[in-house]
Amino acid sequence: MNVNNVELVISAVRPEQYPEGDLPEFALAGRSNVGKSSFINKMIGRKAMARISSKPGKTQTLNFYKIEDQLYYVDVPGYGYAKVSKKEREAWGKMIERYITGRDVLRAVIQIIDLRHPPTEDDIMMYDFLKHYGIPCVLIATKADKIPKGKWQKHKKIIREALQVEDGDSLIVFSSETGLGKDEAWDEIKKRM
Ligand SMILES: Nc1nc2c(ncn2[C@@H]2O[C@H](COP(=O)(O)OP(=O)(O)OP(=O)(O)O)[C@@H](O)[C@H]2O)c(=O)[nH]1
Ligand SMILES: [Mg+2]
Repeated sequence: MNVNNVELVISAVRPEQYPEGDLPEFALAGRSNVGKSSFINKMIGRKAMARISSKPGKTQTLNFYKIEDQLYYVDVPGYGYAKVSKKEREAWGKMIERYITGRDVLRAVIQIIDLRHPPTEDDIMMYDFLKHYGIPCVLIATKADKIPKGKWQKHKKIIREALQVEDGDSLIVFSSETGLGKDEAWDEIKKRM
């Protein structure tokens, strides 16, 4: 998709704050610092629309980015970041769970995994959680630029097996550095709009 118009409509915490209307939504999920915000930026061709940071825990609210009046990307705080307090983590968990399980217009969750490493327990829990609620999932294995191309297939297989990826869910090798996988990811999203 050729993206010219992007607007951060709201940073929400509670359901009353979610945008009105019936545009399809695609929410990010993934470990803190894995590259969720970078994924959004690469997909929309902006350097820093979604805020990124080398420090984990940058995204703290549900950030609704409206794309071309056609869809929303919803940036979500990452999981598994040890340095936030237990209380804060629980509050985020509730906020995310409420959104994912209660949002009619949510078409799929885009779960971001680090291609370099086997999925963490939290990654597996998140995927199981999505499957439990019957939520379609687009899996993105990112940071592919950090390992040689010859290793991609092997790492992909490790991820597929660890998560026990369902047949309908795709797993796309991606890089926010190089743009690898961008077209394929857009195709998956358009299919579900
Ligand atoms: N080499 C490389 N670096 C990446 C890639 N994607 C993200 N990064 C880097 O990883 C770090 C974290 O990226 P973010 O996009 O902020 O990660 P996030 O998942 O949104 O993090 P939180 O909001 O803290 O949960 C930044 O330093 C990015 O530049 C990628 O595909 N390749
Ligand atoms: Mg982020």
